[in-house]
Amino acid sequence: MSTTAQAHPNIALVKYWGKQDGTGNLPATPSLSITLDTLQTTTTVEAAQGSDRLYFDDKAADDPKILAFLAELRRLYDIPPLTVRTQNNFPAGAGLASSASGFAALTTAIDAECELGLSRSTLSALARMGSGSAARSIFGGFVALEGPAWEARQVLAPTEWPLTTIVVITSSEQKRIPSTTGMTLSKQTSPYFPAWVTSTRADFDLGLLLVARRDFDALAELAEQSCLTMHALMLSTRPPLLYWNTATMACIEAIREMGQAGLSVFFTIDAGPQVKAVCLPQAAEEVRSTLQQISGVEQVLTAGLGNGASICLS
Ligand code: 2P0
Repeated sequence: MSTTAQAHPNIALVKYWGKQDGTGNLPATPSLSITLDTLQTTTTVEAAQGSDRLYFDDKAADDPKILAFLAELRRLYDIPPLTVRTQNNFPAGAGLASSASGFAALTTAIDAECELGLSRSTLSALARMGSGSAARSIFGGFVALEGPAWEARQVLAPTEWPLTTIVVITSSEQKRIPSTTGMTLSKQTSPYFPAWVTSTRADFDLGLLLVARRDFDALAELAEQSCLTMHALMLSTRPPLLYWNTATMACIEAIREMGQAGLSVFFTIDAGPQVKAVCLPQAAEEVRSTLQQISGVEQVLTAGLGNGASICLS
């Protein structure tokens, strides 16, 4: 007996960066995201003899974050030792939210394999203990994550406002500073951290309103602002967190030029050098062809809005 689940990464339009003190991996800021469709993580779990075994792309792996997550789940539920096999169809650990889709798929697979019968809200809260952004990948479409429960919820289904995301990969190397470490450093050392928390709460409320109104232009301004404010926080961290490369900057400039020329597109960037251009579907082809010609761009992927994590029926 084994169970396979799949989940998609999500991209935050209003960003999460920083945690509350204490246990449970509670974010310091609310966040608002879109779940992507074509990028995906597929995870299979089955009961093992003795101890947990992890395989990434069929290679044995030792991932302390996953092992700690399994230990945390076992404090709450009766879960046997597991063999976990995970595959991504996109580069992992490079700022493309592989931990979001990874923990969402893993939590969903364990729920089914161990017959826990958990609600989506509970799955989201559990996935959050693995990775904050994973709480959002349990759901599809537009997704909000806020306190006090810190369980994500769907704001709009994928079909209610279909947007296209062009994912521009400018380096597939693993990032040097993982998000969790970076968030801790930002909170400990950036003089801007308190202002970031305050401004993000306001951005989140405005984001919910703009999504409900399907106001693309205002959402574009807000999402770019949230992204740049987060990167300003990262830059003001000691040691500084500079995730961009030359191609990242060139893509930002190209997207701003397309926006000024009247195309409905905006950029967002996470803890890595990749650029995500979010656009109305009718602008997608022009955005894609412009970005793939930029020097330093390695690969360009296109995604629509995707569904939440689900079990794969064999
Ligand atoms: C986000 N990021 O809102 C932000 C924007 C990256 C930049 O959430 O420590 O892997 O596991 O909770 O979720 C990436 O951080 O961090 C992230 P942990 P996570 O999407």
